[in-house]
Amino acid sequence: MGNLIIALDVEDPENALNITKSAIGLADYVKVGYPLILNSGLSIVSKISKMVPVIVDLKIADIPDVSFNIANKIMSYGAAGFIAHGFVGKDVLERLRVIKGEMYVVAEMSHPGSLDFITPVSEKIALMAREIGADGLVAPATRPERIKRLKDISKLKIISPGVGAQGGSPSEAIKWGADYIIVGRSITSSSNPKEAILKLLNEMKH
Ligand code: OMP
Repeated sequence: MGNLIIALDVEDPENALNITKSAIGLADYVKVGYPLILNSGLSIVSKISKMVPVIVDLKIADIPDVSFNIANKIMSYGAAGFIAHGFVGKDVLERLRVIKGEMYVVAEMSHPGSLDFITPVSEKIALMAREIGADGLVAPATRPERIKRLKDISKLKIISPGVGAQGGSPSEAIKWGADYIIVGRSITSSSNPKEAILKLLNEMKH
């Protein structure tokens, strides 16, 4: 489809469902995280999944058993996949890999603070994610050259946030190897989300 994942970081379930409706046939996934789940519970994942596949982003980062239980719960609501942090280590990722569904590992983050702790070890995280058989990595569109590096060493699919509100360019992210871009506020804050989606899809090509 369009290589687009919409980050549905809104609190109101009606708003979330309306944005999802306008994404049908245009976005490959909708990413649902804390803002919506804390307001509506995990049942919102089932509702949205009936329209567009959902990746649940609770950035799981706990000991193996607790991480496993969190991911298992997420998947029982019909999600297509989940996101886990990589910095917690191999035992956590191995335990999570047992769960059926797409597993994405955060290798490097898009915000400036990523440089403090995560970016210096992101290549090690990427290699570990490959070793345990993750489906893909999260890598930053704000540093598009890092997308290429992390993809080259891991050979994994890259999903990439940081486009628009955080300053990254959709076309650059794709040029540097992103398989999907993750976009939140440029779509969710628009008065016409469908138009914003179409504009983004167009920008990705140039
Ligand atoms: P916008 O900046 O509004 O487009 O939203 C970006 C989305 O991507 C949010 O849902 C963030 O939680 C998520 N994200 C990042 O922004 N940076 C990262 O490094 C990782 C993620 C993520 O894992 O999705």
